[in-house]
Amino acid sequence: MDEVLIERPGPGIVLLRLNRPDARNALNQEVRQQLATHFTAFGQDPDVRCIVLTGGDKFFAAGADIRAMADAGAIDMMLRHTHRLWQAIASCPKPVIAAVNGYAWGGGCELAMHADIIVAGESASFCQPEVKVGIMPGAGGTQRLTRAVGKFKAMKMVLTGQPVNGRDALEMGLASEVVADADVQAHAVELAAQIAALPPLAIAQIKEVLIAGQDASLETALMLERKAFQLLFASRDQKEGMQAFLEKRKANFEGR
Ligand code: CO8
Repeated sequence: MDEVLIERPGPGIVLLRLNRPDARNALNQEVRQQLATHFTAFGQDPDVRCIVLTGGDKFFAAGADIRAMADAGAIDMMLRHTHRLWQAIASCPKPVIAAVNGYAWGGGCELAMHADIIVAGESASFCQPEVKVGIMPGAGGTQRLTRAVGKFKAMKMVLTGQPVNGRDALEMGLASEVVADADVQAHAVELAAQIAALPPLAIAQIKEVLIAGQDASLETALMLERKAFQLLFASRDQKEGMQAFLEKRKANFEGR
């Protein structure tokens, strides 16, 4: 059975749906492998402009699969090279929107944090509960979370394993938007449609610079921004976008 389903809710949009409902979408190696394969393929597909990642209406993902880890040793964990699979998601050049309903716990919260935009349902639940099963976050839960919400809120989450709901996640900077539970997926697809209609070269440069700049000095990050900004003036879409504005018509972006 496919553990990650592929849907096409609109032009230029791919929706990836985690599909292990019996295990609350827990992330086993098969799910991670399928995610890595899809993110790599769609990341290179010029017809794909934006990717929506969801677990469905009830739960996003309840973490790494505990059954698949319970008896593992340190070397087993090392030899799984799981970070390579996460890296395939992190390095996807296309914008990724996580549509989060229900549990985004442990590796599920870390998966959501690999996205560029998080749309959360009001009763979504974000949590890093690893400490309760004797481990700690291993796919960005101590690092991406801290960069998103700051040390003190991150520490509280990872040291206590307490969940936060969608509204709290928004307030603390762990979500981009919170909407009614029933509207999460539709809203994420609507945002994806907006992004898919924009010039892909500019979108790709924005994503790359924003992420690379987060961990660079301000001076270096501003230089990266400046260079990418200048580079976009070599694109036809820049000419088209500005000409269309001046001629008061809709731009036709081609990704060149
Ligand atoms: N792993 C494996 N199975 C799971 C998981 C999980 N994380 N979560 C749920 N399931 C399974 C249950 O075992 C159960 O299976 P079964 O029906 O066969 O008994 C089924 O899903 C339904 O679960 P519940 O009955 O518990 O469902 P509830 O709706 O009552 O509760 C919860 C949902 C609250 C999400 C609950 O299932 C839970 O607490 N799950 C575990 C959450 C957790 O601790 N997650 C963190 C795991 S550790 C982690 O994520 C480390 C990430 C490191 C990434 C780097 C990897 C190298």
